[in-house]
Amino acid sequence: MLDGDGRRIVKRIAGALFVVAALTLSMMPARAAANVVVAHPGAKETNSFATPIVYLSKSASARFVNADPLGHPGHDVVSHKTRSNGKPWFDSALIPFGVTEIRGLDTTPIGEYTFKCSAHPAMVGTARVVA
Ligand SMILES: [Cu+2]
Repeated sequence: MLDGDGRRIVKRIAGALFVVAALTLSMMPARAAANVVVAHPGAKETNSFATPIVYLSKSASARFVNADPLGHPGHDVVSHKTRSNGKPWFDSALIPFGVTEIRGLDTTPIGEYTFKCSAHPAMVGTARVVA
């Protein structure tokens, strides 16, 4: 495990990443802020994503940014609605920190979907899947 200094450093890096992500998103027009779901530091405590409502395009790659290093065991993005095989329409890997792909959007029908973090099911958001 990390000692106190290590933890402070990780928290500071996470904070800086979050600020960069938030600034980047805030400077983009709303429609262009698509395709990124962000979990902010403290997401587990507040049961929220930094992007509570997000547009995800079927035709571009989408990413999940976990900027919350203390949300053990990590966070992910999983649609509540499932395919006929029981698997979510779209999801990401569960990651302790960093960036990963959101998979399955290319075969997800256009529409509105709620999503959660599988490790913290009260962490929810809404995705509008668009062309
Ligand atoms: Cu989580």
